[in-house]
Amino acid sequence: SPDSTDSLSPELEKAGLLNKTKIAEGGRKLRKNWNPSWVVLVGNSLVFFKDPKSQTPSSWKPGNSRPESSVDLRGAQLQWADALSSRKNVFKLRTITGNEFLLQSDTESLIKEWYGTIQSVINRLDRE
Ligand code: I3S
Repeated sequence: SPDSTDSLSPELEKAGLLNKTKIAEGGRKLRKNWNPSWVVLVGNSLVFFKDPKSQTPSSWKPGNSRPESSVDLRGAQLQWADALSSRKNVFKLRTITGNEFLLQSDTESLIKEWYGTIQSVINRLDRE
C-alpha cells in the first residue's frame, strides 16, 4: 500500500526499543551509562534515537526525529557478552573504528532477533 513503511523506506530492516550503553570510543574504554534507545537498522547502518517514548515499530518513520548517533556496520563485529554485564541478553557491537556498544533486552527472543538481523547485514557487507 502507498503508506506502508516498506514503500516509504525500502531499506528499513528493523526498528525497536533496546537498552544501550557505549563502552568504548576508538578503543578507549568508557564508563557505562545504560539508557533505553530507539534502534533502527536501515541500509548499512544502525541508527540510535533518544526519547523513544510512544514510539512503536509500526509508527516510526524516518525523518520524525533526529538521530542521536549512527553506526556503520561494514566490518563490524557482534558477540554475545553476558560476561560484560550483570544484565542478561546482552551483546556487544564493535565497529571497525573501535567504538563498542552493549545492547540488551529483557526479552530473549527479541534480542536474538536483533542479533540475527544485524549479523546478516554484517555478513552481506563482508561479501560485497
Ligand atoms: O561493568 P560495570 O562497571 O560493573 O558496570 C556497571 C557500572 O557501570 C554501574 O555504574 P557505576 O559503577 O559507574 O555507578 C552501572 O550502573 C551498571 O549498570 C553497570 O553494570 P551492568 O551490569 O548494569 O552492565
